[in-house]
Amino acid sequence: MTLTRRRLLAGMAAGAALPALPRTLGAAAAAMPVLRTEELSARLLPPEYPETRLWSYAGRSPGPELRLAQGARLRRRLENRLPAATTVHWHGIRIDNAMDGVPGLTQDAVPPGASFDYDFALPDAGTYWYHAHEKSYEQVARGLYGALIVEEPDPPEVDREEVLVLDDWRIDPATGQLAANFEMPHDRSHAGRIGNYITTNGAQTLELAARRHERLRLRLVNASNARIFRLGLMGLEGWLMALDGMPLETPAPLTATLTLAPAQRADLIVDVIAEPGGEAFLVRQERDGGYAQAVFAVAGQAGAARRDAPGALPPNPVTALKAPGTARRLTLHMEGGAMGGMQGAMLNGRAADMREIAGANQFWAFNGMVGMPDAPLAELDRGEEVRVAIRNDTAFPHAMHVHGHHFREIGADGARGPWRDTLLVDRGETREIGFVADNPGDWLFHCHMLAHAASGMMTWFRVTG
Ligand SMILES: [Cu+2]
Repeated sequence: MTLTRRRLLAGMAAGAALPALPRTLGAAAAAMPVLRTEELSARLLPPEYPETRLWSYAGRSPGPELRLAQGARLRRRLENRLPAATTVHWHGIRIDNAMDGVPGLTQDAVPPGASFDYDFALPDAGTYWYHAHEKSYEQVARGLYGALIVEEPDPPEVDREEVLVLDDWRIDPATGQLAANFEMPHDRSHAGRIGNYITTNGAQTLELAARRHERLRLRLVNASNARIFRLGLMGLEGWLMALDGMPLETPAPLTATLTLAPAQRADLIVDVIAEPGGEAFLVRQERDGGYAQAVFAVAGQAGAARRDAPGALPPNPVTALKAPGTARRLTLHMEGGAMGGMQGAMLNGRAADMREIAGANQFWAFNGMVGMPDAPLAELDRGEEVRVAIRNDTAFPHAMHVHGHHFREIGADGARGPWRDTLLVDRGETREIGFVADNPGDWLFHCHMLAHAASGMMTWFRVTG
């Protein structure tokens, strides 16, 4: 495996100096802690390039790490100082529906200069994240996201932890600014907005210090619009502890590559096995080899010997699936996109052919409907169990995200996979998920390749009672 510490953008030239950014200062102090959206000029690229204009929470991208105890309430007043309306979605939180941050479904988008109070309980420990949900294909691409960490009352023994937020930016090499083509038909109809500049916590190669035999908890978040990360370890030995916030019943030794689709998270526990003076890596696998996503400079020893393998994290209080056979069965048929062969679908309430659909900059359909339907995919009674067979009849993988609930994949043999909130469904696959609809409200169910969600791959379900 080759390993390149840094890879610079091909063809980048130094751009002109940046104009000063307009900035509106905050209003009087409010009772609620404030989470302010604002423009930001960030040192994202190497020093020979100008700063890059982003959108941010609290003047940082990733936004401030929000860290609370399991069972606590998260309270934040979103103050919108951006030139566009926005909302916050608290991804993976089994949340009160009114706080889910989906414009047009659970709240109105918050206009520039206005505010919205988010106040909700955190039922589950784990690694979550928050991000804009209005025009998310643009706002997340501009940097509007951050990590949300919910701590276990009795956390595992580690020397320290690192939250690693991965992103994939599309930079215009001529200016060092974000490429402004957020609604490009080619992205929408293909793999989404794939970038050309990959970062961890805003750094092209995040550099951290470590000691031999040190035990770290790594919390990985894929905040990118569309990139599927394939990750591995060098000089580290690790276990996969949790996916999408939810602990695995048994920690899984990380021997193979870990796939992290957009919006997915993974908790790892890793032991540093590289020698003092050496380096250890979180490696990003690409077709042409491995790249350093994060590098640990190893100095000194944390202990004389390796430790025992970690035990499982305590489970979260997710409602267990019942016996098979009682569940309501649904199908989600995914069609469209380039090379997908879709002939037509319902668009804005009437049948349309593919040319007309593409003319509206739409490309995908769920169950023959382009975009958010008026009627829900299903109305479920609270406490009802549901199984959804997700059939990917397109030429691209899709990261399907259920709001308000975690689900388990049900294998062909009935085996139940780990609890997740986002499932990567590859081209040609049919994958079944199951969950108990125990959270009342209207919940979005969509592809987290954000350009796909904006061009047809969005539906919703209602839980009543
Ligand atoms: Cu998709």
